[in-house]
Amino acid sequence: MDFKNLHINGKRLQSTLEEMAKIGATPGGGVQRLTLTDEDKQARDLFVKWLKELELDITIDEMGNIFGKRAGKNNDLPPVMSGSHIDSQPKGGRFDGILGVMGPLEALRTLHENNIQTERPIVIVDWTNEEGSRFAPAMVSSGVWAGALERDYAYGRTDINGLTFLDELERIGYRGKAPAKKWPVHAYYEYHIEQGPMLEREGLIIGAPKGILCLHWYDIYLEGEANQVGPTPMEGRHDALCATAEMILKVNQLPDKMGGNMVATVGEIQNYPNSRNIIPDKVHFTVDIRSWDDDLAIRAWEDVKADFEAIAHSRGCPIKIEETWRVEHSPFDEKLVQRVLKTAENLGYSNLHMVSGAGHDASYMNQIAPTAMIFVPSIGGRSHVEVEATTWEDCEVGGNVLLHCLIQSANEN
Ligand code: HGY
Ligand code: MN
Ligand code: MN
Repeated sequence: MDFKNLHINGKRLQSTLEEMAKIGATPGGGVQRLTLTDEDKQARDLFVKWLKELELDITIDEMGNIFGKRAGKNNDLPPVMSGSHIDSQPKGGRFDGILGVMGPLEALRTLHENNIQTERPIVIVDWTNEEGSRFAPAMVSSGVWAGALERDYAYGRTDINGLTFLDELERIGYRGKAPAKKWPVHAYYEYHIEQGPMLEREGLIIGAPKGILCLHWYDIYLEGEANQVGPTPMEGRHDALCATAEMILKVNQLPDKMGGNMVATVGEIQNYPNSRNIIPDKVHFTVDIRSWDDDLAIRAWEDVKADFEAIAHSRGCPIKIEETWRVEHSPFDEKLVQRVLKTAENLGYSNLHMVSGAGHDASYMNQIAPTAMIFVPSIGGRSHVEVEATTWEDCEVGGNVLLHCLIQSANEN
């Protein structure tokens, strides 16, 4: 069958995204669907309802990952898989993650209504807790499924209120029975917004990243000495927040200092007791270091850790450091990446071979199957913000590229 003129229903994709954006909608036009919250549950329930309408074989595993399997002519063959995440950042955007779940849903709907049966089965997936904002680290459930992280480690992670991942997974009723254990996958595609400025800057539509940077996450805890701000002389203070301020600037200066292609960010901080007339005595903050060069990222960490220890010592603020999480850089299967570029070309879409600075579940899927991603432009290069946006036309274009990549991979032996 010639699939050349087959395309997805862009309006229907748009309406599923608009439907999902109502769940956890924020006043600024974004969404807040933190993992394992009621909003996450509501969106999951809607997703499962849509999977049932397509008569897919639905599996929910012990990490709450949701799989929908569309039978192929030969169900003994390893499936082609595509998915992303329904959870969002606090005050996040309406496209990050969810486009990569609604995209394959739209592709399966298109196959269904055209009675197209592929050789191999096709599996769509929603990965639990890709963002890692409420429960660090990120991509934890694809990590467990791929065998890179332990289930019970993930279960024990706690949010800022001390609730565990397991508590919340059970509370929303998505702790499935199926083991979160990988099975053979023929190819994995993840459809996602770029979350950066490259495609828009180059005036191109489809991005095919060669892979994803390494992500290294650290948690830093500082102890100071609380006191009344008025009578306590500046001399001899142990101000945990001042120590932190020095450390944050060291992180910000790190990429220049290391002279390599990397980024380093402090994104989260808690300061206690956080009262304007008490000298802070406890601070927790996070460090995120990313690079295509894992060794450079590790050298950078060793360097800034030494600075942290020197600052902590000079200010008399004992420091505790947790090397929370590392996922190495993920070079994708170049053949599959070229398929994305070629498919875009054949469909008449401009395209760009690039790299992903954002982490994705594809980082872990890349450890067990040939993996590639399909990017579409983020307006203004913005993401993880309420103003995150991508045009509906570009969403449709990316969905068409995904549809044709899925068909090609699902029909190859
Ligand atoms: O951190 C990331 O890049 C992803 O949003 N989890
Ligand atoms: Mn994402
Ligand atoms: Mn994200």
